[in-house]
Amino acid sequence: MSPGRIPSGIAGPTRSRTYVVSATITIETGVTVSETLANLMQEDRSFPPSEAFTTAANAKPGLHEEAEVDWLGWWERNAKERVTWFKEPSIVLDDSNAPFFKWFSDGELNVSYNCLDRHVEAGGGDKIAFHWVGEPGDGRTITYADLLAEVGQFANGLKSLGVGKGDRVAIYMGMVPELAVALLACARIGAVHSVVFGGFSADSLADRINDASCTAVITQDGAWRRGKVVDLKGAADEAVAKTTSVEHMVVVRRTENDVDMVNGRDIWWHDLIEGQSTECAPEVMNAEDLLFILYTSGTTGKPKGIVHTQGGYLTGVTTTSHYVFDYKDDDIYWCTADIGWITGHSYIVYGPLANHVTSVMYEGAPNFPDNDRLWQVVEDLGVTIFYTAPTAIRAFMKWGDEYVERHDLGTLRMLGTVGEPINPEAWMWYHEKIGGGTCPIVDTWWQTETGGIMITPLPGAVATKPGSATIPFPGVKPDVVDDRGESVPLGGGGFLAIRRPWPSMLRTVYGDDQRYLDTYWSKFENMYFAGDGAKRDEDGYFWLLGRVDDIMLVSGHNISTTEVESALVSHEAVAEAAVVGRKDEVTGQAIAAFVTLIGNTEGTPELLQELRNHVAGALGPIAKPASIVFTPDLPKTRSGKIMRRLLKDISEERQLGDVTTLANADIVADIASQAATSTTDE
Ligand code: 6R9
Repeated sequence: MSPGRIPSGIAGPTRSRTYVVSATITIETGVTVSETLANLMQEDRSFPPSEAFTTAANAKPGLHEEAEVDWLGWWERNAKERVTWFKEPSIVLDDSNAPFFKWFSDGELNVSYNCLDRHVEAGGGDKIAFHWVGEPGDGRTITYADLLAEVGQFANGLKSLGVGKGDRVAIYMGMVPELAVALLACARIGAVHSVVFGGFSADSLADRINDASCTAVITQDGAWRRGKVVDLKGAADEAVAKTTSVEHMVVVRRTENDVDMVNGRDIWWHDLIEGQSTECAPEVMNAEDLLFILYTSGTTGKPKGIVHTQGGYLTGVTTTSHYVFDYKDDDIYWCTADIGWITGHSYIVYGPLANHVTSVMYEGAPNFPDNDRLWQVVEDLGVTIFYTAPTAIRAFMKWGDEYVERHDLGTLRMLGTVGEPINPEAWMWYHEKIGGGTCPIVDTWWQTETGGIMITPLPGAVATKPGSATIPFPGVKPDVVDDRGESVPLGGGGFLAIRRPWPSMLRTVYGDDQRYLDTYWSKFENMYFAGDGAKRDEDGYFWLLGRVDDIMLVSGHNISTTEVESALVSHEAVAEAAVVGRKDEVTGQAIAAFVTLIGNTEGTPELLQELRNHVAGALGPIAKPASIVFTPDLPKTRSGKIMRRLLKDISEERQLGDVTTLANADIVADIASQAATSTTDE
């Protein structure tokens, strides 16, 4: 092992420490312990912004302080400056029926007008909105004027089918330009879109169509994925057969595979828009009318239809986009998420377009035709801002540096991550290999429910630390609290909660106000419960520690999965790691680790012991994994988050839970067979 790979901050037991942060409390497990969440890891590296970046940055010094002085005034000012209203709101926040908060509730606007018309009217129609890159190698360049015309035409097409204000439309597509057009066309006519990720099954689609009684479905013949056609239309047909509300299905032709068109119900996209005017007057919407529903897949139970509305959502995503991504007129921005997730809604469609930015939209897999596809695109299009997920970064690390080194990534000036905690060593790899050691990295914490970014560095204004999402976005007030909802002092860990409403917050769970109250507002009084564990360091920086359901309880200490995983990833041989607490008679729970190695490294018994000792050295003996299983992959949700629940089932030799939401179901059986033979308890 090369010593250079071990972060100085976690080099040995002398630097690890455990804070006992609150009086004796009882957590969910029913076991009495004397802390909310242990803080074992310390990271000392810090990266202040360069002077050049700071001078040109959108975020000027003092922004956070200014927002703190008058947080409602801050949001009001952003709403008025960044959003074009048909009728300006006179009310900022209506909290008379909290936690059913309303924002800008007497304002009127149209979100698609804000994303398109106002830029074209101001003379910006020729600017490129999307460089669309098809997986097979085709592509399209779409200007703001083009997009406005296509949205107008399709909006008129939807209207001709009788779709109007308030109707729910399910969208089940791949990453083609028509997907963005479909969202914006719904927004234009006031229809509520419900995007269902194109990788979900027919049953998932049927559940979501039924939950919101969607009257129309927009889909494709097929989608390209790793050179193969995914039969979206077939799945949509199967889904709609299990529903009663759908009257129309619009089908984009993309892969030209054979599909069955149902007479009277189905229509090709190109036939629908034929002869339609490109002009469609934007519907005047109240700020609190529904804009969209997006289901959180959730690891258990029925998916929740997260409801977002118009004025607050747009204010939130346009403001965060401007400051976090630091857009400049000549930027080429690329968020690699799928529009089927909130990240794509907020930071491919609404936030960037409202800011008149040029974006890249890529249709396919990151490893098609080879592992360097993304870097090829960065080089070809001169991408300047790149926003991706830790799971992707860990895959790049696993594939090896040579794919990155094939390309000139010199145009990049800023990087971002979202979706999971990023292990400090993955952050360092991203910083050095992709960012050339100079690009600021924004590690952005937020959720489908928050609509927009909540905890994040502002590039140019905030020094970053590998693995920390740093500090709250101006005006946002998160806290780390104990089980009683009391703030945990700096240096300690606990539950992440949010103490103030914010404009882009969810308004409810579709059709289920009680579930909204139970899930988010009943754990703590007057605080939003995010479901994540977190700690703050002495500088007040936030470190996200994973979902609280995953926290392990070892010999009376609550240990976060993230810290042990990060300690494993800090070993030079490790690309990715997942840990879970499995039942243990002596310690309550014992730490079971699952590790993916870099490149062709072999998982030997010696390496296994070395990794256990490495973790003990970094975090202290309490965090030493009892067992380690080497695996070529880890079970992930379709949005790339590690599914620890299944690993726990394997570790405790239980019947496996539901695997239908997995992106890579095969790996679970592989891991289970290995786990049976590889216990390393001393
Ligand atoms: C945007 C998105 C939300 C959950 C969230 C948390 C995890 C997201 C993170 C992060 C640590 C970050 N998460 N960003 N954890 N650091 N920067 O991912 O929304 O799919 O609803 O997931 O993702 O656990 O609670 P969503």
